[in-house]
Amino acid sequence: MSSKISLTRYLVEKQRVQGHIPAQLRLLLEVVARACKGISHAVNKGALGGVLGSADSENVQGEVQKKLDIIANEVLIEANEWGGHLAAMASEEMEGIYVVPNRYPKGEYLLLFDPLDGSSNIDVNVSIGTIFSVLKKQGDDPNTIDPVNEADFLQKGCQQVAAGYCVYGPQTTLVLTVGDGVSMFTLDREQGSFVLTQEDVRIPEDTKEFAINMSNMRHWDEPVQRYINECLQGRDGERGKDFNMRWIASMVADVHRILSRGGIFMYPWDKREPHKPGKLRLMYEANPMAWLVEQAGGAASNGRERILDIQPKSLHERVSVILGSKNEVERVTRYHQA
Ligand code: P6P
Repeated sequence: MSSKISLTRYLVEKQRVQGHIPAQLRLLLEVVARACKGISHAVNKGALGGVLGSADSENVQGEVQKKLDIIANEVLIEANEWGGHLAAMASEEMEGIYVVPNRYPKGEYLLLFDPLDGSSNIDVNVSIGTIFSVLKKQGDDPNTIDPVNEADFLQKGCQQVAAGYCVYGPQTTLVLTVGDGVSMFTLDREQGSFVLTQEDVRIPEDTKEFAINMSNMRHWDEPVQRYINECLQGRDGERGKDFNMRWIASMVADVHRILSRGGIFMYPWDKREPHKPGKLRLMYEANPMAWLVEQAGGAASNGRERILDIQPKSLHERVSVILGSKNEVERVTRYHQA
């Protein structure tokens, strides 16, 4: 008897045995995982699939879209719209929400995603990933599901009912939380299914590894400059220990490393675009990653408050992100309060 536990069995047991997730949410997560398998297949084709390069279009963020950005977005929309578990979807690649067409039944869940995060790395064969977040449409009369609109999505990250990502790297790995810890599933390409490879992921509270784009150093606020300078001074300075640095410029890959061995990831506010609170998006990048990190014993802050407590004002709003090993994130937050 194989000791391998598939994602399907894991989710069925969460639903049936533990009563932790309803059937509709289990179905939703299985569909998202299946879509990620399809995206992984397209990503792995690379140049052979004619999917590299730009699509000669821009997304709502004004960023040039890669062909795979659009493919991944379409895969997620088409996989999820007919199942009856969703009311609507929101994506980094779409300006407005995507309401499930009337030809399909509607459910009570809202799915948000960055279909292919780190897409600037696609053409140079560096790990990229899909990030997703699941909310529940609030305030519905059990007998009717009211029309869904953008305001239904503007819920704090602490309202999420599921969150995860799929990293397309040397392995394709799905990382998921439904609020009782973090589990990792590796794609078994021979079976075509995700297999449980790690349960109860824990982030060490301390670390010697920081992840930030150092080329922006002169633009950072003073607390971030202080923290990074102390890391650079190493054992000769305030911290009394040497630090290492990593920056993959693919949030999914950097966060996966932090979930796997600890560390602190920072994309803070900087002076280049002072009117923007940060580069990363709150709803479908920071919130899902923040919940995963907290569920694994880490912390996630915008420098001043817990990311999961931030009340969103718009679908694509940005946020400063400091997440990872708890004691390091708390140190940076203290520096912002000094
Ligand atoms: P920079 C990728 O475009 C992304 O949104 C994140 O995945 C990544 O952490 C960050 O931007 C990289 O930004 O400015 O270093 O290229």
